Amino acid sequence: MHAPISARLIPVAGAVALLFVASCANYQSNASTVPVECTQLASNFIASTTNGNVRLTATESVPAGLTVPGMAGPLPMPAHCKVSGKMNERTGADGKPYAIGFEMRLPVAWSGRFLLQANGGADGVVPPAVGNVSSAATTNALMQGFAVLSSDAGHTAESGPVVGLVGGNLFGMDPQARLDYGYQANGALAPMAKKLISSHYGQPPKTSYMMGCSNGGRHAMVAASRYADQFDGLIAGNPGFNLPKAAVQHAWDIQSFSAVNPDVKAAFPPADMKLLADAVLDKCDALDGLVDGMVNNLAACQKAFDVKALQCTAGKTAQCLSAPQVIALQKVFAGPVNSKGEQLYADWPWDAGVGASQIGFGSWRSWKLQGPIAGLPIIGVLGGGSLAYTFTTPPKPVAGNPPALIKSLMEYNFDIDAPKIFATHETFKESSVQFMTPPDASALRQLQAKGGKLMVYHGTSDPVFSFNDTRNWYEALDRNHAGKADSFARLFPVPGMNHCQGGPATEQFDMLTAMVNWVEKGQAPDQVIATALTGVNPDVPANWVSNGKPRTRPLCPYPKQVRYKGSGDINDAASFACQ
Ligand SMILES: [Ca+2]
Repeated sequence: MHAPISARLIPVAGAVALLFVASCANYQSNASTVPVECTQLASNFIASTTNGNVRLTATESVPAGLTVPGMAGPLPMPAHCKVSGKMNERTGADGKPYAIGFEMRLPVAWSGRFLLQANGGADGVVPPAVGNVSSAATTNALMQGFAVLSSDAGHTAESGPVVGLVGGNLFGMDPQARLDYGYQANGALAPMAKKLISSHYGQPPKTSYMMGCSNGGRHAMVAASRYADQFDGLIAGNPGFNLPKAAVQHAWDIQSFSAVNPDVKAAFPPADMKLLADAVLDKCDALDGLVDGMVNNLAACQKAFDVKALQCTAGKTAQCLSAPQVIALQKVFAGPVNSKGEQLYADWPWDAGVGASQIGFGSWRSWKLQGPIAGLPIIGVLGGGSLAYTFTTPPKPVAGNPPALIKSLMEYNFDIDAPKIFATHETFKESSVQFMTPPDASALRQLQAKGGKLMVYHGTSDPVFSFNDTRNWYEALDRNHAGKADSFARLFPVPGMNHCQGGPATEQFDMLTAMVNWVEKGQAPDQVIATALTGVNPDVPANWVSNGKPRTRPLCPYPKQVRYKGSGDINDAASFACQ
């Protein structure tokens, strides 16, 4: 399928270039070149950059009208040039072939912006480079005219019956693949992508962004620390910036819940988790001034709620939790500790989203109690593969079948095994905490100095990465920046939201447009309007709708909280303010 892309490309790029010259005095210092049409890129693009060798493996002019999956249904793609390629092809220490695989989608109607789409999980695949805002149902970056890059972060996930459920983690046997996953792939990709943009459009990007959720949020926070020179704005959703420590929590969770019942989904049936969530709401919903099924004063809630009050005084009934259940919840929410009582990750907030019953890849129940994968009690068990291969130094192979993964987590020792996330080795010279965690995460002086911006959002009922850990990070950042971190970095808690989506929450919002307005117009995001996916997300109560329109709410930059103005529709964001 070959649309007349090149015929339309040159006038558009020319118009964009003229606009930039008119609006940005420094822009002419960036040498412009003759645009190279899509299908000629492979033979014209320079084969190496200062950051490594590049090979473009395919180019394709994609006409408008095709769709990609979005949060709540397919989204249309505009006409664009799709480029696939590999960087730094090599043979790993484990004898396997490695490369940083990537694709770029370069829209014909280019806005002059670049987005590095940071992906989730253990990476290892190249999802379509459309810039999915994980929490926006009706838009993506490609639709907004961004040139978007997506990558596998330096390794290919292996699949098949032999490698089983650890196929995505085997790259941890190769030290360079660990470093690429941690940070070096993005460090190589960003400048390469800018050169590719320059080659195609004849102009480099005017502004550059990065966005992702989960491990993708971690990528964005790592880049805010390591590669601030490459980006003007970064969006980190539910960031796993302490991912090795959060993986230790998986072992802690399954050991804690298994003490109630080895079948953890039976340890806490959905009705008991609803009982817990209802009890949280009973104590906390009104603390923010409005009974609306949302806990906006999370700090007050932690003081008001005591899970022990739910403990049965006699036998277990539908109205109370057994003593072992209460102990398990106390342990899980307090976070992992070693035998000296030293905290190994973070504690977790009590919040209304812990009762979300949806079985999917984002939900509290799926990560902690009942997963969607046959044979695995919870998705968190997959963290056993990450812990063993990628976060433990040296790596400690584990078989990729559910019983082996469960056994590895059940036998995980918090005195002996947990310190190995900090360990180095003659072959593996950086510990997983070093290569996964942003250096000096709470002192982002280079980002601040260049005028860069960081927006972080985090569901307060995230079962994978603790909101409290992110809140603690932001408070430290604010201290280190003299109480003025909000001049360049803002944290938006999303009440009730689970892991990047889901839960009884207003979970869809467009942080990317808010970020562009901050970077390019100087409009700091004092609030971001979020909308509930009423009728799509089963955890959203049916009454979160007025006149056929789903509930909307402002998300507020921490420590501000959303407050009801005292009158007006409680399902309309206009009735609320950030205070
Ligand atoms: Ca409330």
